[in-house]
Amino acid sequence: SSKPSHALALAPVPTPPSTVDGFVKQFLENLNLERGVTLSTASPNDRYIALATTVRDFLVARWLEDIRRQKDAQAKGVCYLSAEYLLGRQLDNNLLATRLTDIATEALASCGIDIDDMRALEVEPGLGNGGLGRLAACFIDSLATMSVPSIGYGIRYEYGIFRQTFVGGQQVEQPDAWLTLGSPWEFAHPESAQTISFGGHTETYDDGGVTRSRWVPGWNVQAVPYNYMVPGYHNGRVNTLRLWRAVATDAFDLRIFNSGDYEEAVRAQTYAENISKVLYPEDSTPQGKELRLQQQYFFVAASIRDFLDHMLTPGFDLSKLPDRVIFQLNDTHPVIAVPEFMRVLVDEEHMEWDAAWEITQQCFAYTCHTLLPEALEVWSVELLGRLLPRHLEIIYRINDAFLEEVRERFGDDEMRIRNMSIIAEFPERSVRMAYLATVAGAKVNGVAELHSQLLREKVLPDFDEFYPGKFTNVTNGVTPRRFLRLANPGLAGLITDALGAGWTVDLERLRGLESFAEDPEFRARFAEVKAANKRVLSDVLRARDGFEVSDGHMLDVMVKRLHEYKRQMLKVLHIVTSYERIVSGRVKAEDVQGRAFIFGAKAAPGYAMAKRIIHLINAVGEVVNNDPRVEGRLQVLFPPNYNVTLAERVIPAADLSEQISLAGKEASGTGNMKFALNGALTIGTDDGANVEIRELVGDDNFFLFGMTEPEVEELWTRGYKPAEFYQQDEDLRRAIDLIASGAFSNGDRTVFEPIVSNLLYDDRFMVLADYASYIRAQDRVDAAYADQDAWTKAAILNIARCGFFSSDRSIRDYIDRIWHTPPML
Ligand code: NBG
Repeated sequence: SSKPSHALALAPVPTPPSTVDGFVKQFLENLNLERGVTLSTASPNDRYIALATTVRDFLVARWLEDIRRQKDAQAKGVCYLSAEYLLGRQLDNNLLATRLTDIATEALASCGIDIDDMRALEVEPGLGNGGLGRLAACFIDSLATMSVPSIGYGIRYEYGIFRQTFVGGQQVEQPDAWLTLGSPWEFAHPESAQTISFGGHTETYDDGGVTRSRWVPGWNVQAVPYNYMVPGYHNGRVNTLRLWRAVATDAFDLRIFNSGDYEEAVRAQTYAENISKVLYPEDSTPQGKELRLQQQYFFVAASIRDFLDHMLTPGFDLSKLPDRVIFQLNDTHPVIAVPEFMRVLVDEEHMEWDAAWEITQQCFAYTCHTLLPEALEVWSVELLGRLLPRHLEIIYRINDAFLEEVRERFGDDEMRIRNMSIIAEFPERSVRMAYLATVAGAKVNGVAELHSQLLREKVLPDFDEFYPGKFTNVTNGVTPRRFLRLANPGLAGLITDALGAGWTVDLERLRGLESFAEDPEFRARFAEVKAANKRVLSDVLRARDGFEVSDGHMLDVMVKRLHEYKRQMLKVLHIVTSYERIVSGRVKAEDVQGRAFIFGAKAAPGYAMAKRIIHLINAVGEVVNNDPRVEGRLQVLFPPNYNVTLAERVIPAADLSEQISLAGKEASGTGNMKFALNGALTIGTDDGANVEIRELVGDDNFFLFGMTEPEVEELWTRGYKPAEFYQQDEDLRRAIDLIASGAFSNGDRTVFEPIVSNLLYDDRFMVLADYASYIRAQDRVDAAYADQDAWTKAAILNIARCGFFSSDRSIRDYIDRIWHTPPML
């Protein structure tokens, strides 16, 4: 052909330098070419960026190769739509993927640089709140590692989850300016920006005798893609995460600017750019803010357009879309993609409504991540109609057709129809996004067995009856690369010595550790690893927060978002009880098992009760840690700003994992899996994935307590009166009285009064009802910990039996049950 050959050529896949000298050369070159500095003039940030660039460059060629391969194959792929990706630091993960860790370490050392200092410089992209965002990050890791044709789509927030500080024990939020020093891991493509519209009105027009509706938008923004590489583990594959940034459209600005109103033009620019400015810091409790709906529509509209424009061959027959793509909706946040997809097919591609709807119902699937009614997103019709008038029309039409089907099946059962309508009428007319997703989705899944069962039986029973076979389960998982191999190199080495290297991509192989649990020498080595991890954590907490973790203490850890249903308050009552038993002289300090209670938790800035509980934890710590009568047996440590980076240090060091939500409230939990895989024992309720963890590890290796979900239901219907539990339990009464007395607030009884009265007279999450059972379980924990060797054996069995919780297994389940997208080998 006449095309110059270099126009088609991809750079050859460069082999990473196999020598330290090779790496040094590239690193120094990048200091010159990327940063315009020399080694002697380079700032720490220059060095970090040059290092990251050196590593990055070895991924790029593979990445380009993969993009081409995926396009050429025209195979069915997954578009994972998620408003959150809680990625954690990138450098270590990418060193691991390129097998460059050792060479880079030595190369930097020869330049007088400690690679740990470089690691410490990376600001983690905190583009998620908690479990939901971290799950998305684990999933894209597994998708790449398993060579599944896929792409992740999301939002490039300029500010991620806020940085938490404590002032006088109370949470103060600071902006997370993670991009100030630049991110070497992203590729911006402003030239490929898309125009995304909002507002305006709809109009009807005559299309060859057919009356059609169309959208006349009021304003636009540009969606600029930022690409991130997602390397598979040692398989040479690199997937794409595409995050969208909002910028003002030139045309829009120009029009105002020409009218002479400069300030107005700048204001418009700011307005547009606000869309991707900040991650909403609510975990599980959406606030229904207009900007949030803008964010949601912004990123899904850009993603759908991107897929249709760039992943399909020209002239692709759109009726074949279900053979090419499945859009996975990560919770309700991206559900506005459903009417957008319909709008594109019907209004832009001029497809018939019924044909378009049939395609849509095969191209979407929905994952629900909650059981809390207040977490199911709804958007008022007023807001949705103002921001997306055409989409509201489309939702109404979907609902009309759906309710017609319901009538055909069940007759004019008005009650049922009201219950199933996508449009709610009270307290205001609004769109139930979970219902829309359920009607549109080929499949709907919960995230743990119990959760999926309750979803079908309690949250969406009418839909389960109406759509047999639509509901399914995919139990969550975590990536063993980040949370074992990288976070716990000591344990990873021990496992590899015992079982060989394959476990990192085939976690069920951990089963092989069962026999090693019987081997005293292996147990001793495991205990050494745990002790070393505790020293590492100790050093981190000293450097970061000035804490001194006492030697020989059990590390009792509760790290997760602060939410009443997760019941950090129950943990506080246990600590106060242990303290009160000592100071009242009922228990001798010297007889108490030393424990360091470690908390990590951010509260949504507007969630007053959660913030009060943070204040109480810090206040209790202040008193307990400084009371000489305790003789240092109890320590309460609450490092601020818990994030993925800190999790990677805390989890490998933990002895005890606190998973104590009220049964029926925690959809799955994923922290619970990370702890068990790192050899912590769990104290937990029969909730979420705890159920499956306990089934696998066995009752002897798990501390179960509390009511079951049916028992919770029964107590509610009987009428729950928390004060009765207070009256009947002396330990509980003493603990609550101590808090109420002002013992943790310098005698001020008002500070924690709202917590006390909430517990006594409301207690939605039944802390008091489970208290006695929890305390008994904690006493069993103390007894078990006294036999260190038996504890170690149980810890090893936890690891051996939790291979099921790899996110690779979750992805395999998604493929088998929902996506039907074979890996591309
Ligand atoms: C959270 C659940 C967790 C679950 C993660 C990931 C939301 C809405 N849900 O239990 O609370 O582990 O999702 O599935 O954030």
